Amino acid sequence: MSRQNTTLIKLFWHRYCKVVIFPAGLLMLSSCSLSMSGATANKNASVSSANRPNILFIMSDDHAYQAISAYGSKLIDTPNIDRLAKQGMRFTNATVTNSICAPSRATILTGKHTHINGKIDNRMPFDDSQQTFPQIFQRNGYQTAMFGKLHFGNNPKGVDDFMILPDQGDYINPDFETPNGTIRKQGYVTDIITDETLKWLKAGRDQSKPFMLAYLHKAPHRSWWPRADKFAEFYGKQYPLPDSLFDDYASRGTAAKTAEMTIRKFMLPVKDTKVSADRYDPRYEPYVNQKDNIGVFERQYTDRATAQQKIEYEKVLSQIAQDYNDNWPTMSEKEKTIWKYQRYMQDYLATISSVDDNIGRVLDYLDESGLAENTLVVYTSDQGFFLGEHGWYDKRFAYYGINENAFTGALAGKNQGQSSIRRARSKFRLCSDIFRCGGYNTTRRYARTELFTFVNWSGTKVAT
Ligand SMILES: [Ca+2]
Repeated sequence: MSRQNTTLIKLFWHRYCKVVIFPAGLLMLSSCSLSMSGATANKNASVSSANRPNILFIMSDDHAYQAISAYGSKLIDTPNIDRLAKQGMRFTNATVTNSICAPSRATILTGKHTHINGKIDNRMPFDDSQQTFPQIFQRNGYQTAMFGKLHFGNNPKGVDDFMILPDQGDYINPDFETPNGTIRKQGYVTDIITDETLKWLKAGRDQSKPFMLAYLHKAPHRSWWPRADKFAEFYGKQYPLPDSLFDDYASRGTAAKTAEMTIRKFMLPVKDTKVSADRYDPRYEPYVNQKDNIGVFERQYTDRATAQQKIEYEKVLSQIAQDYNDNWPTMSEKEKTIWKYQRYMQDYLATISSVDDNIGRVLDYLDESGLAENTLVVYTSDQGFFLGEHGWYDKRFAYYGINENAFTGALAGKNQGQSSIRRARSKFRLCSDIFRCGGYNTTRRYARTELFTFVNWSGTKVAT
């Protein structure tokens, strides 16, 4: 290894593995009767059990545990995600090892830390010569599919079918990459991803085989475009202010003082709070990045929504713009922070409401079809998010109590009853956990796991 490479790895370790260690998210599991086969993942051994569980892996993007009622949220009810917590296991001390989207996803998919899998940021490509867990399931007789947001810049490997958003994707009338090329779907992204997931579950798979299905939501990633009816429903709601919303960082380090994560300054008026581009007066906030501020709004909304969709969105957009233009110039600094915080919460939570509704559709189908009897359902987020704590949005800091990655597992069918696990968890072990559900043991190549030692699987504790 060259000296330069050694230095780079040290730098990556410092920047990403020490500084950015404990962001938030969540995970839930649902049931299966598992027979451990003892097959070894990297020896391509097959699982002989005739009763291998189906696996439904649900992941959202930037869903903070503070916005899940199973975790005691004061902001929103998420009854369908809570169903998983009630049926199974809720992890309350789980963390990710890299608190940003694509690197966290690479870690979950490969079971390897960032400095090993090489995906250090959202820009550089993922080395897809590495093995990801869907490939192992596919090779061992599972039907595999992926729908939603991958965010790698690569098409997924190891899946029999897929429809994924390119890069970050769009909320309204999104484009998707498919095995047959790029297509555009009319509608709202969370509904579309769910429609495709249900279509595949009902008629798109080989029903003689168990399945491993990745159902991956874009929401609630910035810049938080709700479905039009949710936009109207949540606009005007007022949310409790976090105690540390007006943190002055006086006792904090340079990173906290200089972070470009403050709601007051870096939450952009058009892109984020949705003062329409054609109504926004840039003199009000001259220091923001106007190209990003207006350009993203136009790309995500103005250039994508149909005329009919704009009629629905306009009912709210017109009120936001009028409120901003009438009141912003005379607001105090604290009032401006509160105004942006409320706009942020209204849209962020509205997108989560759609995620919860749609997860309910899928869970209902698992129940109605009987699949729930032998399907492990996992719910997680790629990391957590600041919801105004310390005056921040975003996800790049390791503040205890905010950015731990709560994840919940419910065992559908043979319910274990609600339980909570407080033992510290690291999200990079999730890959190994899922292997174990499929009946595979893992080797040192993958991080070992304790997750399923907690699960009383068919009456037998699974050894690590
Ligand atoms: Ca993310």
